[in-house]
Parts: sequence; structure tokens; C-alpha cells
Amino acid sequence: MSTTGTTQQVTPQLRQWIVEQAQAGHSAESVLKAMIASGWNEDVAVDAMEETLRVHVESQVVAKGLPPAVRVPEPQLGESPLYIDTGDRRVAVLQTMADPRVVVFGGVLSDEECEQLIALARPRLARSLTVATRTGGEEVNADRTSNGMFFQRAETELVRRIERRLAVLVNWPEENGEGLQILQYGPGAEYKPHYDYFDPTEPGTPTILKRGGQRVATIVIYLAEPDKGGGTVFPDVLLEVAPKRGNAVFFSYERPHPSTRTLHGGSPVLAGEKWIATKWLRERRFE
Ligand code: PD2
Ligand code: ZN
Repeated sequence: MSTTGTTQQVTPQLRQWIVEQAQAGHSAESVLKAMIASGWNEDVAVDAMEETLRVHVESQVVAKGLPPAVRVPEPQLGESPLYIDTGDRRVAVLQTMADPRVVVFGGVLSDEECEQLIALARPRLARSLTVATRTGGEEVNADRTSNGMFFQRAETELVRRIERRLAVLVNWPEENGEGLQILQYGPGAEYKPHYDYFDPTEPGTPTILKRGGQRVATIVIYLAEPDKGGGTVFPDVLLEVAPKRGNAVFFSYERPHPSTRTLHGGSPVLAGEKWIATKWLRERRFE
């Protein structure tokens, strides 16, 4: 890549030099200045530095025993748009956080869509189960006192339309999504803080991963607002997202590890009833 027509090759020697400069405590600006002074095109120099340091940091992290990072869904927010056009709906971008990666969207679903999902789910509710990572099966869990059900992927026209919309919203294939899960929380019900990825150290996890790899992101959509309580909390960063009907919170996790700071929970509902739809996204096609 070059503005002069000649290609500037980023060599292993250059990469090593960049790492050495960073290790010696030189700032990114000073390293960049030195590269430009010795003839490097600025864009090439910036790209080379970013890529070199990213690869270096990742190799250090993996050497420490953390699972490797994978590609995750990411909404197109490069130019800080106020809205994202998903093809059939204009969704508002209300708030973004870099670490943990959290994005709050407004108006993902219409009030009618929220009501329709609740009406379809209500007769099928049962006490929520969670995946038992020890065995790979499912179990009732005292940390999750909601009632729930799963839709099959594309089970109805409404479900299909919502899944398409979410796929466009966060740039991730529809087929990599688990079926939409609907949860109902009455007064006192909560979902204690947890991670949505599967713990790699649990014996049941390899079986779970056969169906599409790890979970890499979550979208929680609020379908009905409680009168009090019921926010989605991220305790590591003291963030609380209000459960406003039609809005959604998206968060991603590039490795199944607490360093992602994606510990999150559903606070107890204090009054009224909270309903959500959760879409968990896998690395690959979920079968
Ligand atoms: O209901 C919530 O706010 C919530 C909190 C944590 C939902 C989930 N996790 C989930 O469905 O994974
Ligand atoms: Zn969760």
C-alpha cells in the first residue's frame, strides 16, 4: 500500500522494531513520527503499528493461558450514526461502551411486535432451565427465577423477521443465532450475574460447542417494562441498562474469559412484570 505507487513492505524486522519501541516505553506518536521521518507512508505506518501491537498483545495474553480471541459480531458504528437502517426498521443507537463492548439500541421492536411475541410465548412458558456445563444437559437453576421458552429459528413469520433484523443490526449471520428465548420475570424474579459464554474448563462444554462453537455475543430485547427494578447490570463496570420496551442491549465477548468484563445479570423485579427476548450468537452456524 502506498500513495506513491510503490508498495512498502512491512517486514518481520520492522514488526520486531515496533514491539521493541513499545517495550522500551516509547509512545505511539513518537514511534509513528520516527517511521514517517524514515520514509514510511503515514497510513502504512499506522496500520503496521496497530496490527503488530495487536498480534503481539494477543500472543502475550494466550501465553498467559487465556483462550484465544475470535471474531465477534459488531454493529456498523464507525461514523457514529444515530440510527441503523436494518432494511425494515430504523433502529436508534442510544449508548456505546468499548470495554466491555456494550451497545444499547432504541426501538429494535415495535410495541406490537413485543406484544405479539409475548402472546405467542405465554402459553408455552416453563420454569427456566440453564445449560448444565458439567454434563452438557439442562437444569433448573436457583440463580435464574424466571419462566421461559425457546422459539425454533424462523418458527413464525414474526420470529423470522426479527431474526433478520437482528442479523443486519449486528452484522452476524442469521444461521449463527440460537433460537430466540423469551423470559418472564415476576416480582422478586432475577437472573443473578453470570457470563453467557460456556466455561471452557467445564467437562460438558466440548459437547455444547459441537453445535456452532462458542457464544460470542448476546442481544437482550425488552418486551415489557416492570414498574420498578429489572435492569440489566454489568457489575464489573457498574453499568445498568433500563428495561425499556422495544429497546435492546447488545454485548460481545471475544474470548470465554472474565477479562471481557461481560459479567451481567437481570436485577430483581421489584414491581410489575418484565419480559425479554434473548438472542445468543455463536461463532458458526448453530444446528
Ligand atoms: O433479563 C436480563 O436482563 C438478563 C440478564 C442477564 C438476561 C440475560 N442475562 C440472558 O438472557 O442471558
Ligand atoms: Zn445472560
